[in-house]
Amino acid sequence: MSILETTSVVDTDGPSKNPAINEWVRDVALLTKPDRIVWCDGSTREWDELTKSMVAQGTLIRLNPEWRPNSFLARSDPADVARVEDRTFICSERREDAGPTNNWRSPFAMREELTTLFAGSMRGRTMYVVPFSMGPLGGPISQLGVQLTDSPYVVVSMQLMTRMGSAALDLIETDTPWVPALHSVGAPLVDADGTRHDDVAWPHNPTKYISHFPETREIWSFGSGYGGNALLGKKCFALRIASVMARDEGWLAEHMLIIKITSPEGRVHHVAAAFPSACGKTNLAMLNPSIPGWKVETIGDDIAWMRPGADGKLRAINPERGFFGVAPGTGITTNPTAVDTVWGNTIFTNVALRDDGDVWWEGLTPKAPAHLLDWQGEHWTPSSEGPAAHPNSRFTVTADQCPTIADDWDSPEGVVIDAILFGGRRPSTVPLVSQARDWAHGVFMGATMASETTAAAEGAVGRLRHDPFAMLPFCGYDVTDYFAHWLEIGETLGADAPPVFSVNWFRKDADGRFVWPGFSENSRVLEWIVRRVEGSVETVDTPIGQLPRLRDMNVEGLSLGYEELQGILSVDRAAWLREVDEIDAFFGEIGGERVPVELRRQLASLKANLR
Ligand code: GTP
Ligand code: SPV
Ligand code: MN
Repeated sequence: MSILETTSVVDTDGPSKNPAINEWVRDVALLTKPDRIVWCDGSTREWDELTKSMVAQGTLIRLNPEWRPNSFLARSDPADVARVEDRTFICSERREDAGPTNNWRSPFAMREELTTLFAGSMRGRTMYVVPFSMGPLGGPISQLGVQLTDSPYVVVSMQLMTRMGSAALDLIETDTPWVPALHSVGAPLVDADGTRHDDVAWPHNPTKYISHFPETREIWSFGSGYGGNALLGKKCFALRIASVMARDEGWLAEHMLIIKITSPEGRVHHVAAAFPSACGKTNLAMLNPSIPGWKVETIGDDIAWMRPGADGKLRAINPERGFFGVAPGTGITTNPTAVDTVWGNTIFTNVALRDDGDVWWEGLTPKAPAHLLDWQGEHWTPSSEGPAAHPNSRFTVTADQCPTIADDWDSPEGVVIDAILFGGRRPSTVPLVSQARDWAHGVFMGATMASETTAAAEGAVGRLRHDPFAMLPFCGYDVTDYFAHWLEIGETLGADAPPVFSVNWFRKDADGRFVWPGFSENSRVLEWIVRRVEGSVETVDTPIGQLPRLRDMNVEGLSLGYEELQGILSVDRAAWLREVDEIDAFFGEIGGERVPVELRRQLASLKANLR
């Protein structure tokens, strides 16, 4: 960590080899007026100093080192607990480039507005310069960025979630592309007239802006300290800005997990899968197969950057260094791998605190402790009204602590993707698994995904909405152009394009219970998918795609009746005709004629086949 006082920084050269970075840091400091500037090096010492000072300040609670060494609990402000989609903007020069699914503002108007908000916004605080790499340092698919932030919580989180520090800064030469990512919680400690305030545990501002400038590849985030709003390498860079880079350069930036599957015969396959927020990516990424002989290893749990390689095959990297995983529902029976991963060196946000100084959340253990402090620090017992942990409470931890991490998880060239999965929370209609007839049909499956909303974003939970490719909140440009881009990637890949599947773990029965047991039992679906990739099982052709023959599904030892299985592996024509109407309306909403003709043709033939 190298520290500069603001007054001196104006005439001091920064440590970057890239003069544009030094200049930008200086300009932002002149605008935001922090007391000090700290260039972060990513060292253990830096982590220790920052966590220690946040404990002293009240932002972090040190957990009992006996149970959870070097780990901390953060309690956010109740008004800052998730991504804010209605405050997220794509500021392309032309409104139509942002498309109908994004909030749009003119970049000129937005910069002006943000400049006013950022003026003096860091008064009394430290501005941290956080250089980072998305993807392995120096890797051919990796990208560099620099985040400026006045939140030390963000700094330590970025240390876990990205390759952060001096090594990343050293890679940015004068001509190296890098993404500037400016962040302030918008809570200065000193007023313009010099009045100083005490700090609070979780500073934020009721006015929030998560703004992206795709043409100049910049991010400006104001007012929130939470997750995807504030850890700007993640959704803002690795998805919204990167999707624009990917469109321009012929690759894909996706909301996908990546796993490595080894069959009992020892054959290795890699699978990428897109599910909307809080719909099962981390869980599938860490899957512990219930069927003998199968092994699943983790490569990534949230984001995949994929591009056709020199061999013509689709290759993927996980651009992240860690996991920002949903805590509730993560337990010893559902995801023991995640439970093992967070043994220490972990930041927990908005979970409950046990009396013994460890953490707890709904689903960690079958039985809740008799007494806890809930996510807001209030006394909680099992008879209390609300949950002890916030539904979007999370753990932040590096990937290398995951016991199932694959040895090639950080391979700079990435892994060859053998199958792509799309899934969502669908209580009805969508079967457990089906295969697309070809790439174009697979793109149609991705484009027409819908899922129930979750606590990962502010707003109502459980509302079914279209979420194409699980990218609705993350695509940095017009979603119909994004569909066209996916179709073009298929042209490039040709016969090497991986097969595409639709999956749904969330079918419910008449009593509202999940029909499919999910979690480790999802390995049975992976087995069928691998058998399809290997070409060793046949399918049943239906209007919506190719479904498994029931006899090919491994249900040995599963307490699921034949009829229940048949129910989630068949096509309900009436429901699908309603689905067709929904898709029709959705295509109309996102621009009708702008939807690629191939996808409109797919919809027409689906409709015809159902009748
Ligand atoms: P983001 O980090 O928000 O992108 O979410 P994610 O897609 O990684 O979701 P995650 O795996 O964290 O799962 C979210 C919730 O879904 C958790 O509460 C899980 O327990 C639950 N879940 C995951 N897999 C399954 C499953 O197979 N069946 C059921 N019923 N629930 C599941
Ligand atoms: C999601 O909402 O999809 C997440 C959490 O993975 S956040 O980083 O907040 O976007
Ligand atoms: Mn996500």
